Amino acid sequence: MGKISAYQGFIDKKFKPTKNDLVAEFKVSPAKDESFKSAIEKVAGESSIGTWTNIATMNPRIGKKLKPTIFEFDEKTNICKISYPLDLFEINSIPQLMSSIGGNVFGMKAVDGLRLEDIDFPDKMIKSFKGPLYGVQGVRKLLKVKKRPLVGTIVKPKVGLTPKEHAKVAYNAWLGGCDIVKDDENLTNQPFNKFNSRIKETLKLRDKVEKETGEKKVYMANITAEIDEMRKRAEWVKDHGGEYVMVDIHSIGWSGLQTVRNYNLKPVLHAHRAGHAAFTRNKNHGISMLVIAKLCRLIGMDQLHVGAIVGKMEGSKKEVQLIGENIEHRIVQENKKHHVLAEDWKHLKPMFAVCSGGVHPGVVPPLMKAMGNDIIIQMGGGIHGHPKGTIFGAKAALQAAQATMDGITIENYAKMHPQLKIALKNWGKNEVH
Ligand code: CAP
Ligand code: MG
Repeated sequence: MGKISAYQGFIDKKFKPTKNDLVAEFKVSPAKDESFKSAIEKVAGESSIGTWTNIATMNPRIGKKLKPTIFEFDEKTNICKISYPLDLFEINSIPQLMSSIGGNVFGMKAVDGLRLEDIDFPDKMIKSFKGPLYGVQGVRKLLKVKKRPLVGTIVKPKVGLTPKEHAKVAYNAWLGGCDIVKDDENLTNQPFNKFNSRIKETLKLRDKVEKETGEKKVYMANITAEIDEMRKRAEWVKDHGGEYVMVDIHSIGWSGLQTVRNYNLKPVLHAHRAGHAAFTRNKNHGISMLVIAKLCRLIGMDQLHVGAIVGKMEGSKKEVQLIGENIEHRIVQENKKHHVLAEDWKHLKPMFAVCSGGVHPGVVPPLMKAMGNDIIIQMGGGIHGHPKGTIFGAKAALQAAQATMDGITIENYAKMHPQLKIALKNWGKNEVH
């Protein structure tokens, strides 16, 4: 066991991680005049037990028990893999985990860029989390939709409607066939649309439209707020017959997510990722959306926005597909080219991938081709922007999904479905930017 001195002694290419180690893959771009080896040692040290200088208080026991090991690194690709002993972490605390391997390291002068690409969680850590309570099958059972993608809308405009206006837009979207209606990420409890009143009005019309259509409909109320207030809002939703709550995951943070998952109210949890691109889109610095998605599955969100490929938000087809696999499969194979580590999710249920952002009926076929049917397709402008309004927009959205399920081109399907025909005339089959 090498002596632990300032940020040194972490490299051992012969080391093999055990099943009790946590492995993190980083992309490390060293600062000018900093060697790659020195940069990765500093990342390993600063994310675990080290600091910039030798300290009199370090002792051999700490080094023996808690020292991480850089066991793979390649200066050509800037990639390194660090194996961390599980005792470095508080086993079921994502806040502590991210303060370690997702903490100080991003600000070190030794790196020009640092990206946390993926984490392979040890079995013991995975077993300490509940994971999704409902997951894909639970949500499908609740909505009584066995195979096709679920189709939802976001009430638009994002904000500004009164509770009654909001509820009416939701009613029309459900009447047109949407399974799901959600609040937008920045709608919570503003003066023009108070939370309690919005939930009461919208769930009242949800009950009405269920009776009229005979179909199950759900409303995802955005409870994003201070922790204690979120509980009160979740209780209000439950008291009025709601099954879902929605949270903006980066606004409430990892503690908030773990708190919400522990509600004994057992709401279905919809995870909105507003703000993620501040640190996921730069491929040389930050934290990958894959890591965010895996942490959400571990904590136990039931569904998560992962990107829509053909919509208005960035996110390559391969990246979104790999995230979809990682949150829906049990066993994930390593994919070195795309920085995906192998994972065995054990007992954790699959989390529903939500594809949203600039989506309209014309882009549904390529979206479903890329992502399969176990997705939730959400359209805001793509429904409420239909020339004939929300009901027609919802019908066109469902028609595009059904046509694709039936293997019929949407052009042909549109010949017998006027709502889809008008949508295609309006937006065509092109992506929005
Ligand atoms: C979509 C949306 C969603 C984005 C989030 C919006 O509306 O409601 O928040 O999809 O992006 O506010 O833009 P439109 P992502 O359908 O009108 O675009 O799903 O990538 O996290
Ligand atoms: Mg939105």
